[in-house]
Amino acid sequence: MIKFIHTGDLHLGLQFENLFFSRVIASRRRTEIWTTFERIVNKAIEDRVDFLFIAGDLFEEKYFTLGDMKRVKEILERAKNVNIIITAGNHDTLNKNSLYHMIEWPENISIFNNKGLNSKIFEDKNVCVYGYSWDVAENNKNVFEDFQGLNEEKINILVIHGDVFNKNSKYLPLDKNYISSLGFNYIALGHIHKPEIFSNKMAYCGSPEPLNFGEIGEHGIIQGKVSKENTEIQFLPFSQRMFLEKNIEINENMSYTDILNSIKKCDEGKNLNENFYKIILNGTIDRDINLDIDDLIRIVENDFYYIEVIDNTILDYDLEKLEKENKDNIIGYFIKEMKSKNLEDRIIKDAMYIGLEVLMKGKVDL
Ligand SMILES: [Mn+2]
Repeated sequence: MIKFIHTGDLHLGLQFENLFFSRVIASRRRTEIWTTFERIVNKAIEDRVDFLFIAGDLFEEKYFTLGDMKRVKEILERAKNVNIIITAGNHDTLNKNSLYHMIEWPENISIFNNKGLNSKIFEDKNVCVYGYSWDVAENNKNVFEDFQGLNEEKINILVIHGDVFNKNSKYLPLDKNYISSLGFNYIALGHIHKPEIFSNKMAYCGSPEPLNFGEIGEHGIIQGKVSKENTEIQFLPFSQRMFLEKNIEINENMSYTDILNSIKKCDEGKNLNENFYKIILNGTIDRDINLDIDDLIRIVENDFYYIEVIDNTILDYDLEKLEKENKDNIIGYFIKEMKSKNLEDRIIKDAMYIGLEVLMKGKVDL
């Protein structure tokens, strides 16, 4: 029985330039990815695992420097009793100029080459690891073309960066049923940032530190035990912060203070100080509240580590007045029609407000 940790998609060095992050938040996030990388390696040492699998996208080649690469080596070489397996992905490609080539790697670190699927035997562990490193940013190679079958005496493990969800993917499409039929004792996948356990024998570890609001919820690493007969894996939440999305229902009876309070109460106080929040305001809002999102963020931002607000609310119109003013046009007819239905019903009421919003905007444009 051997023990392992499976990680990948760290994206060390990422600049976060497409996000709304301030420079402080962005550079702090970059540091957090480094410290989590160290925490993962430390856990591998403490847990005395036999293998640490890094399934691609360890770093962002666009921003990475030789100094950064030396820092990676320095961190990894502390785990001298752990076999560290690296397969490059689409963000840390193993091309001829790769920083991976500029380092003299210690013996415990194996970086798989880009010549199709290659393997390495670890006799003392009775393990054969298969892997493949990318050398270009887009890739739809069939890496199994010359696959000779497994090493039957050994525990067989595949470490690869690719896409099992889309057979037309530009990011190494992998046929999930095909690769699981090959008989590997474990398949350590990278590329998809949301952790996903398909079975005890195949999983995406996900990004250990989530990188944006496309990666909401818990993120971490996979730890496992594998023998020829049996594989057990477990997802372990490991990130320092989470990206969270909170939908808040607003209604026309809420005051400005009520709205502020509902935002501040969207989660427990200690969580607000730790995570990245995207607050989405839905429902109908009192027409007299002139909601200015920047203003609102300034008022609540001290309660949050990071907050973005999306305003999807619609105005609560004065129906009597609007109907009277528009009695000869489509707005008036629409209100009359909707009033003949049951406006106590929330769905009908929402439908009316949404319809009105569209009609009123049309009127302004005319
Ligand atoms: Mn990635």
